[in-house]
Amino acid sequence: MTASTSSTQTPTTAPATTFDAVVIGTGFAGLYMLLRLRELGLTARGYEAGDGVGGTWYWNCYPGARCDVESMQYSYSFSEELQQEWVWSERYPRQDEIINYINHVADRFKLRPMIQLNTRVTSAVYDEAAGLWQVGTDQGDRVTARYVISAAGCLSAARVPDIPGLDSFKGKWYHTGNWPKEEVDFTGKRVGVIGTGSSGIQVIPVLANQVAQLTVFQRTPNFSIPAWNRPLPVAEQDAWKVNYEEHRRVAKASRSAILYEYSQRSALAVDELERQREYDKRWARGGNNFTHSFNDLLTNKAANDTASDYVRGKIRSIVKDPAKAALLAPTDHGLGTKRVCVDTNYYATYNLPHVSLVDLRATPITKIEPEGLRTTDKLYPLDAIVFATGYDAVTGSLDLIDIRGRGGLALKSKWHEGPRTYLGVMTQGFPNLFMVTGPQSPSIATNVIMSIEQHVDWIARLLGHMNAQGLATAEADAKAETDWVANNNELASKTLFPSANSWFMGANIPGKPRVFLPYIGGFGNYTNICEEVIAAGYKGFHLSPPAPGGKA
Ligand code: N01
Repeated sequence: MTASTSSTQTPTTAPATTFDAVVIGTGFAGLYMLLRLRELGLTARGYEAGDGVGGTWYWNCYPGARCDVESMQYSYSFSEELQQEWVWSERYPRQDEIINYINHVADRFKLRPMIQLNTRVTSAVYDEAAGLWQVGTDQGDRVTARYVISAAGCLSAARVPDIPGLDSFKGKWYHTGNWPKEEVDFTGKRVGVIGTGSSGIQVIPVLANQVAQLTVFQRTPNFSIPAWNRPLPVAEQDAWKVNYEEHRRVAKASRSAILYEYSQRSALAVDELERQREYDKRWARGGNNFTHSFNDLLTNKAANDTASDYVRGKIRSIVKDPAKAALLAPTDHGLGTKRVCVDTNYYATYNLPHVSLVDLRATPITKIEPEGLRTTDKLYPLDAIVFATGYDAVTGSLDLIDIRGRGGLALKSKWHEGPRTYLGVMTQGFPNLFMVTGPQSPSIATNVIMSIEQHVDWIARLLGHMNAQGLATAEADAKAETDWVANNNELASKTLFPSANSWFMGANIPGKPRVFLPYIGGFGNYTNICEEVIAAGYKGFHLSPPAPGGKA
């Protein structure tokens, strides 16, 4: 442990340059990591690009932003007191409520003195001779740390597509993942939204209530299930809280770390009537539970077709104009093979007279002009453009940092054919660099807060073990990593996920290798594997004492 700073000193009064650990980002992952590091007695600094904590939720303050995991589950489980005392207001939490919650956590656990806001980590270079990382920031900080822990997030590198002429646009443009903090008034405006993923599907119905004319530019339609969001009575929350620990235990043993009603039946093992009954029931309940109507929807195309057909039928029944309904019904991928969206009034929005839908498959965007957006057939005059065009997911936030490991190898170079990790938590050649919810871990295929906690706890246990044993360096073994990557790819190949052009596959970024990014073997299974690795003495990791003369 270094002694250069105490964890309770503020950055302004103590400009320390040496820490045991640097944490990149202070969203859900970074905050909990800082807490666990402090409990271990380690000095740590969390660098945060925003001027507040919250990570992805800090930046995604677009109108309609809301989580698609229910409030009682989308929260930390590490503190029974915390989960007992917090009161939510709705079935699904709004972005501002999540931000209030995360600020409460930062205050309650006195984490702010460990955090430096408005500071983006730009480089992390491993000094092999010293066995230490040299970390640089855009504010000119140059600090040294034994451990670097990325909590930079899976969906934090917002991507504006490279459309010629954006600079010439006379109106305003926004990205949902980098929304301004001040309120944007769209009243009376002609607004275009590009993108119909989860963000687009949330922002479109809310903007439709404000604008004079809304034009949605759709390249690929998505499946969306109604949220049926509603106020969450305190009595209902209290009833849940009586068994909070047990709810969490059951959720964490499941595939997605969320309490869904996981079916044990094949969609093909029941007759048409029974399938319809099941889908009707799940549609009426709303949310992602729908994807678990049968146990083979994500592994068997014929089974998946039954669910996809059901939702396509719903779209036709909601959207009055048959031509629009046909455009909104996905045909190039099965339900759930891209992240299913959860909406409030999405499809019905297209019945409003001032909302139009442009099919970019038929008429692609050619450029943006001062007056608006031009497709191959015409110019759409616009006052504002909203990009709901997604993220360079999972690896994008790491790619933004110049990370160099042994021999000066850049992480980007090592991963040029796709990310390679062991357990999604470390990558060989980069000693003491940890990733919370890194590639090839369950992360975004789960309730990400549960995945974050599991990773943070696992890393903290390893650091505690190293401290206790006088060890200086942890590094993933090359063979263990190769096996893990192969295992990850094999698991994905047994599902329908690789059949969709999704960000799960890196397919939304031109030139990005097509590799399935999350571990899809289930959260419960993954947790068991991580426990077995510990029980076997951190199998697949090399743990080394300090080298003579300090070299690790
Ligand atoms: O991003 P996306 P997102 N021209 O990548 C289109 C989480 N999330 O921000 O499919 C035209 O899913 C693109 O079209 P295509 C959630 O995990 C959660 O919406 O590439 N269109 C697509 O329609 C989610 O999955 C919540 O053909 C272009 C859209 O933009 C993840 O974040 C809320 C284009 C991007 O969809 C990402 O969702 C929000 C171009 N050049 C987000 N480039 C909740 O919890 C891209 N597109 C509810």
